[in-house]
Amino acid sequence: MAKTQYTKAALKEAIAGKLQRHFACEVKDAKKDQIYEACALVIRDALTEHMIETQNEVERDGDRQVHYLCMEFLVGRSLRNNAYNLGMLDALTAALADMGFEMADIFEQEADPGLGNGGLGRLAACYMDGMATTGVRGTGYSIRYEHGIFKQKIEDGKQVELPDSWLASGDVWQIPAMDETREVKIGGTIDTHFDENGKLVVDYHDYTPVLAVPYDMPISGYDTNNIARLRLWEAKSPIALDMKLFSSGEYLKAVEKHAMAETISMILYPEDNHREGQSLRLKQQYFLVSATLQDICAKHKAKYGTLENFAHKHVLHINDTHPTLVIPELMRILMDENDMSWEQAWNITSQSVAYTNHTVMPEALECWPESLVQELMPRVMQIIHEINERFCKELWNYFPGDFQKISKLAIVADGRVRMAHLAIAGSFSINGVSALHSEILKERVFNDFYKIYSSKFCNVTNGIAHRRWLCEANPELAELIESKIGTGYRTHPSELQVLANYAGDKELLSRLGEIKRHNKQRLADYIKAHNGIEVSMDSIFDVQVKRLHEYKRQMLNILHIISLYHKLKDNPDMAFVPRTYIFGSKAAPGYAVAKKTIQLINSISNMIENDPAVRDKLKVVFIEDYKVSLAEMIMPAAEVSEQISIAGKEASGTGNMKFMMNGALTIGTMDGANVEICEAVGRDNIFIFGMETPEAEALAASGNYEPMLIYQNDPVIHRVLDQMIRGFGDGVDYTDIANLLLHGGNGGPADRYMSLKDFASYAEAQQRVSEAYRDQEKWNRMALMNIANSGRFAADRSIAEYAQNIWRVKTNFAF
Ligand code: Z2T
Repeated sequence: MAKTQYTKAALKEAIAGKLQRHFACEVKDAKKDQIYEACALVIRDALTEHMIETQNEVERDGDRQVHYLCMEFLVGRSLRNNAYNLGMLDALTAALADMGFEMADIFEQEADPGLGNGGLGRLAACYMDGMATTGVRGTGYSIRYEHGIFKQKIEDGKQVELPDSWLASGDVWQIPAMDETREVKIGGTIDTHFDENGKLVVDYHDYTPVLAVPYDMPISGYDTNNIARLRLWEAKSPIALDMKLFSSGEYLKAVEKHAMAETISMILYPEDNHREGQSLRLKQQYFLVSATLQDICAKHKAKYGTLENFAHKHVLHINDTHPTLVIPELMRILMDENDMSWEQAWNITSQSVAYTNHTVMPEALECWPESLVQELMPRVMQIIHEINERFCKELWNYFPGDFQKISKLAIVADGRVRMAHLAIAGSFSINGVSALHSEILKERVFNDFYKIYSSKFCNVTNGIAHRRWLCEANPELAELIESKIGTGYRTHPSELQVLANYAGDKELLSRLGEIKRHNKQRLADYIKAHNGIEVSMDSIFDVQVKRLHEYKRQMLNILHIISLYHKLKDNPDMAFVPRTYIFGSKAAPGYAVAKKTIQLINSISNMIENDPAVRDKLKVVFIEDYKVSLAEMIMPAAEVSEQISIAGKEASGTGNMKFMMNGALTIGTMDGANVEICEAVGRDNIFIFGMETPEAEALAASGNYEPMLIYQNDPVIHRVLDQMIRGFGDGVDYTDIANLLLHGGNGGPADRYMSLKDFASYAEAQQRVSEAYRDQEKWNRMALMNIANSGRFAADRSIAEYAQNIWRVKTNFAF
């Protein structure tokens, strides 16, 4: 496909034209936000043109399509990304400069769409980029939440949540497709009977109709006209508030139904790695699933006149169990609306659905009360019961007479629907997101299922959009790389490997250091402006940015920082490589320990900042409202990447890959994708510490872990915890946190994620980090080796693996 070319002059003219038509203003009078919107509209024209072409091709060649269903897509800003992908970033920058605007200022005008919590949602966005670039016919489906993830404010050290309204400036990228509106039915009653031909007739009445209105975001790929479409459903009520009903007593009922319908797409649930038990969440899941399937089926039937060949033409990929209702919903459509038999419908369904699991945390495994599913989607619950019955019969063949095992593996049991079991029963593929995680799924979490369906299980290690996270976020580094190895790595990320040939090139190594310094300066300026803290450019920028969760062990980092504070207080003249510890993290609003941990970080930050004896060597900074656009500034500035979850709990991690690609060195446990990062760079280029998974799991299972003994025997830890109990001079009481570590609580054992156990090993690894940093040339060489070996963590590679091993569709990616 030919690429559309844009010159600076053409862009200037097009931008001026948009300004005139949309704002009735001239360039000389335009405000930044108007310029932003004019640029976005110009680029959107190119994208919509390409989107139509792509849709026409899909229609023409009838190749298998991938439908990626996910409750979250954390897409980030679009203007720079689209300009880069279309090959017009330089021309746009120049055009803007001519008009008197700084490119970065204009990009800052765009809202950062927060339609996701963290890793899962960002992964989905990276995969859209990968599909567009590698030529997969992919459509993402999600919900057009009016309010995405909350905006975080820090007040008195504490997190305060504010609503996020992103639509005002974000909706330039969304194109409504009103004519493809679908109707989803929620609640109500079903009556079933058999007609004279013995065919089941389902009479569904008294339900609440909800309209699903699609908005399409064209997702560009790099150097291609192939567009991946992200279809976001908005919930609208079809119920007109008819005043005539007032007298009939139906008015209140109508208002209620109207409000319920429109609430569905109001808010993203802000929980990462935690199940949400609210009925609204289940309605959202069904709304996404039902609207999406109706959409796919209607188009399929229009083309082929039948759904019999559905599985040949479509893959329904479910991102974690949140969209698992696609399985019974597709069964419903095939049987009730297309007259298929159970067997035929089941063959099609289970040949179409593929499932990715993203966590082993038990509190994240979804199981909905049967009564709720029954109430909100009665026909679907009937079908789930039938799936369960047939599934249990099948299990009986594998475990004859073992009632206990069968009830353990059943889909419906104890009044609950286990979504993961339903997903496994009704899909042709189940994958984890890193080599270690996929092994844990097979050997532990889903071991019984693995014994039965071993061929369904596989691994696809996560990957990131390397153009966004390297080329766009760190243009200076990209330029340096390209001066040595060319631009081939943009589409062949493994070519980054060639950089390893320059390990002895001192000039390149020092350039690497210079670029890091520039990026550090940018972040330092931001910190100065937002936190009022002056950070030293000579200190190591040590970063832990990710959702706040106990298993991710921000606490281990904090405990170590407190111990360093004590060390510096005792030995003011000791040799110490200055360190700036940077945190960024949102806590789920209902997660008290996580919120208290944020407060703790801020208490420590203040204590140190007020202590002249320490503050020039040690700093703690909490960056408010961590989000994609901030990550794009932070990753390039980081020197140390903290990936310190307890082994066996972080399914993959993707921040770890973004840091690596930007030349930060990892201090981490052998968890998730850290294992593969370690393998890629070699032990000499990473700082590994702590228990490995078998040890951590055995210790937890033994019940013999006693952090109190560590507290009693390790004077460093003793003093850290005593300080925690005493507080940090601001009157905030942290005995609750100390108690959690020493005595347990919230129904859990003491120090559930074993921070104290790994403390000594972590402190020793941090010592190695400081030592390594003293030799800047060596450090830069390690950074180079990280960049050189990061190509395998590109999303293009992950997508190519999905395409080859699971979806069975073609890509243009060369491994
Ligand atoms: C999430 O971000 C992740 C897993 C979830 O399991 C839910 C959410 Cl919201 C249901 C994360 C994992 O914690 C992380 O290890 C992984 O890298 C990421 O998904 C993408 O796979």
